[in-house]
Amino acid sequence: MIKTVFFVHLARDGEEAGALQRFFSELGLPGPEPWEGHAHEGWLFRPFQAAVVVGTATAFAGCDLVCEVADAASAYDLVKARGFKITEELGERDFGGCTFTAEPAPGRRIAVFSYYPEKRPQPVRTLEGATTAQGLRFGIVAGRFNSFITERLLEGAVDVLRRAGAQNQDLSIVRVPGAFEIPAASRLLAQSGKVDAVVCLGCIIRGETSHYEHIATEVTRGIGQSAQETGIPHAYGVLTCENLEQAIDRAGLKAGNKGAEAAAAAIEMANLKKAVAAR
Ligand code: INI
Repeated sequence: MIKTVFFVHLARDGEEAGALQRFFSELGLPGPEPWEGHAHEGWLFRPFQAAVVVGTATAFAGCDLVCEVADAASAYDLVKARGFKITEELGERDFGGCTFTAEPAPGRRIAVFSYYPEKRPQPVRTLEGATTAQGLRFGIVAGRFNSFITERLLEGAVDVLRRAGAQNQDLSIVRVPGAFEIPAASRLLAQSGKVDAVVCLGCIIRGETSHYEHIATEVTRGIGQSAQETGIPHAYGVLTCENLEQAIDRAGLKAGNKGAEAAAAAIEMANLKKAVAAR
């Protein structure tokens, strides 16, 4: 996977590199960080935003680089006042903005443009819940059945919540007989108005009969239903395993700790709920 794209503006000599460095600095490109490497030297600029454009765009033909600025007219005045060569005068273009081109160094043509505010393409906004638990209250429901496992899930969940900034007084731990009781207790907590999210922890291990299936199906359905009907996020940290070994692996050994994972999901969803409400 590509991590960073570097556009290397190879200068023919130090004078040209200096002219390009001054040009970008004048236009307010963040940097420059002096950069020295194996037989290389120069400056590194890190734009707040960068995009890779592939295609044909006649407006920018012959340009090495295209820079968007807040206001191309002011940038034009500034570049001209600093004595840089203008190769194409400022003018309106059909993409919904105006542009000019300059040649800070011979043959190094750079286009500078700005959109008219109403024409600027809006990036798609994405929303994610934050990972801090500070100021949030959590209910944790843990089944006592298979407590050898569920107590480990509980430890993992509490550890994640505490590390993320939750205070002890903001954690309500509720123990119930077994997984079957988790949905009812979760719903009580969710309806209390005193928690921002509920973490559900249990361990169901397959036995000789179909008991396992009935419990697992009902618990999963009940937790989902409680989340949807109360509007309070519920995280699902209920193990459904074929045997004890699988459960041990998921309670802090080979396959992580599902209680910790559920707590992290609860934090994110509680924050997401607040973020959506605040929008
Ligand atoms: N409860 C569990 O949490 N895990 C199990 O594996 C399990 N099994 O296998 O029976 C289990 N049963 C108890 C059940 O959840 C209820 O507590 C009980 O039926 C009382 O309502």
